[in-house]
Amino acid sequence: MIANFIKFQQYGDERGALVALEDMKNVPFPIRRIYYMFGCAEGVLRGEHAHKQLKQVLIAVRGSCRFLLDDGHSRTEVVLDDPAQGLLVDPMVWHEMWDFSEDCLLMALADAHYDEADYIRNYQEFLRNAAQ
Ligand code: T46
Repeated sequence: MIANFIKFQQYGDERGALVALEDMKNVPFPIRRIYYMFGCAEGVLRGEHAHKQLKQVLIAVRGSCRFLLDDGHSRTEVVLDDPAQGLLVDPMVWHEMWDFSEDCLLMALADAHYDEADYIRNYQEFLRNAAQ
């Protein structure tokens, strides 16, 4: 599957850089939740699920990690390492994150509040749903 990246405008001068995230502007949905991951040790695998409804944009604000996208038909692996770039993760995309750099700060913008019922955490169940 194709990875959909959003390139954010970066405002920079001799003082440093700034990126602004605005829902319905450069983030294509209403932002209802922001969460972030950090301190992910070497060898750790995160994610391993798909969402039924949730849309998200993932940004490596600092450091890097690898990201797998799987729509049930094909798989794509990308590296997240650019704080001025977001990866759009649509519903019904199985995703995994690994190979976190020690300094990785991975931020997610989501269009809904946390709801465990929205997760599909079993890959076989995901494939059955994706085939429908
Ligand atoms: C996703 C990937 C990219 C909450 O209580 N509220 C929240 O908003 C979130 C995101 C998580 N949690 C709790 C649930 C678990 O007890 O935090 C714990 C760790 O969550 P999880 O194991 O789902 O973390 P990841 O890194 O596997 O997945 C997370 C998001 O949960 C998920 O939606 O798409 O990052």
